[in-house]
Amino acid sequence: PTATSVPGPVPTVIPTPTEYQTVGEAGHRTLWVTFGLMVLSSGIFALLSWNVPTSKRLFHVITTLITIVASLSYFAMATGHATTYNCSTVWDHHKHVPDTSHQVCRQVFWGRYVDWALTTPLLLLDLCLLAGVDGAHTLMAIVADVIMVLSGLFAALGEEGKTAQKWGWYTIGCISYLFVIWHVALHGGRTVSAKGRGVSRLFTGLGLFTLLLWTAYPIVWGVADGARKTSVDTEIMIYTILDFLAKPVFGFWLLLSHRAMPETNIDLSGYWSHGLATEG
Ligand code: RET
Repeated sequence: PTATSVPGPVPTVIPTPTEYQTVGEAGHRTLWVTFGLMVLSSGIFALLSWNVPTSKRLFHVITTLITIVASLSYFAMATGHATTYNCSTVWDHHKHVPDTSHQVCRQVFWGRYVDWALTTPLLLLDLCLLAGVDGAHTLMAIVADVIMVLSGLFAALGEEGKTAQKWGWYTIGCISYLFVIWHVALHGGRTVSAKGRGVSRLFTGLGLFTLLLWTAYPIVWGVADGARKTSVDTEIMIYTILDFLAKPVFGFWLLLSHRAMPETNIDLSGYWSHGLATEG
């Protein structure tokens, strides 16, 4: 008897190809340059408080802290820290052969969200102190703001195929952002008029500047991190421009105006008891 081997199907393991969307040379350099700019701004802000008595340095302290935190965050990102990959499977549909899939792994710099979670509350604190918003309303705006940033972090790490994990968190973040705007614009607009025309105009200017810039973040997020329509380098460059305007430029505008306008001095009397008399 002769043994015949029947050729069967050859088992094959097709390795899933992986496409990495990662930081390149230009993005890497941009992170280092932004780190330098944030350090430089922190130094200048600290110097601006030189002749200011300690009791009147609150705006200086808050504003300097904002760029110091940004410096740390950019240092981490430039050295390749505070980052991870969000991978997902993408199906490629074919007409005559079975569909195949490949992996796409996009670099997510979660360090940004740590930065934003610390600095955006401080930026709001600057605006609220300028307008004379009381402690309770400031706290509510800050809590909504932290929820907004954390939602963005969860969305960024959400799985591609799971719409709720990604765009659900994004939606929660956007709703929180509306709360922030509502609190700061409504209460700030109400209280700032007591501080006179100069402060009102400054608050309106800084507030609108902030509103425009901040609104760009969720748009950029949606296109770059959400839909992955830009390269990681392009994303880094856009965020750098926004961060530079939202932190150093905002800071210079605030501190130089504060220096020129004594009416901007902070008065914390009644900060936590505002409204008690009328609310009973
Ligand atoms: C996310 C995604 C979720 C929805 C919203 C967002 C808003 C982010 C903002 C960030 C502001 C950052 C600033 C940094 C300073 O340098 C988290 C992108 C609404 C408003 C001002």
